[in-house]
Amino acid sequence: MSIRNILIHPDPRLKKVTAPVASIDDDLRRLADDMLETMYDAPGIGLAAPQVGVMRRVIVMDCEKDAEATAQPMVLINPEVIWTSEETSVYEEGCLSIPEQYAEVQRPAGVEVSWTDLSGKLQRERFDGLWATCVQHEIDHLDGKLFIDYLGPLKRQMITRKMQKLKREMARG
Ligand code: K1U
Ligand code: ZN
Repeated sequence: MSIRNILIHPDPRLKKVTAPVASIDDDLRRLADDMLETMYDAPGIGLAAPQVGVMRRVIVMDCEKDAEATAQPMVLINPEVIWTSEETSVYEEGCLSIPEQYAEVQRPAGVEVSWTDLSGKLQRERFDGLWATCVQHEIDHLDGKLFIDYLGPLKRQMITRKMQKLKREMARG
């Protein structure tokens, strides 16, 4: 397992729609392991493959907040939202590709998602609370959408400029 580099916005790869996974092989299993290790190391509660430069429909999540509780890592391949609640909730979201920037985003409070697991089995589950927010945020990444795309143009532009400055500073070392 290894920690992969997380792309920082703006990056054209974070704006692209990713391709479905066609087969579950050793490369995919390694990608899933690396994504989980990268997410826990960051630390974060989710990560999508394009954030590590892999343009495939894979996400990982673990929204168990209690540090004492057992970890609940999830790997979702080709996830699809198949139902959304009418009720919405607002959560102050962050993103590992937009470090230290947070904003309130309104989304459906509950969603039902189908996906293929690492053993190739089709799964279907309802998510609520932080899990629902996180799975929608991660599936958005697979469609080239960032949480700042839900904000007004001024706020989005302000965050983008901060990230451009951060990237210049990081490049200087
Ligand atoms: O996709 C990502 O960039 C990961 C992102 C997921 C997410 C956060 C908040 C709402 C929706 C989706 C993060 O994990 S940002 C870091 C974070 O939220 C966190 C970090 C440590 C402890 C708890 C949360
Ligand atoms: Zn994100």
